[in-house]
Amino acid sequence: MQPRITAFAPSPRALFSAFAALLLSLAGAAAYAEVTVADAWARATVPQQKASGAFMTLTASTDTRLIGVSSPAAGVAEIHEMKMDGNIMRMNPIDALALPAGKAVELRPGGYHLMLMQLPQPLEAGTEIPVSLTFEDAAGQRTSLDIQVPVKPLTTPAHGSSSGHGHGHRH
Ligand SMILES: [Cu+2]
Repeated sequence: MQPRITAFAPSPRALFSAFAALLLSLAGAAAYAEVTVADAWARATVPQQKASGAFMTLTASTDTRLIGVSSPAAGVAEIHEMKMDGNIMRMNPIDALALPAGKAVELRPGGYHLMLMQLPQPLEAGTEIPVSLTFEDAAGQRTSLDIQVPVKPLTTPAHGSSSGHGHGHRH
């Protein structure tokens, strides 16, 4: 080995891909997109509040889309985007959120978020809620990922501006 010749050293990304490929072959599984979730949290609610948001950073190893979300803590869960409508910021459900390979996509207050609606009971700060995410890669292969999302207090900064359709976000 000639460690001083660095020009041909594989990039960390190539190494990671090789490692992932090795793991997959060891597992004997079909190749599937791997999605990393970081900094997940959901906003706590007060008793009469029936909706809240969940936020996180998603990074997919290959071009992938987030196509679904569900949680036993919510009767209905949707993927939402925030969009300017004239000069009012509104949120809308979207069918899918693109996760380009290697790019960290941030779901945050005022931006893309997971909308948790028809909450059977308040989300209490200090607890965790299970959330299931469904992804589809470029080949149409679907995978789901179950995560535990910590619930954080209402005082965490809210959506940047008014929401359009009264889901009960607090401003
Ligand atoms: Cu929303």
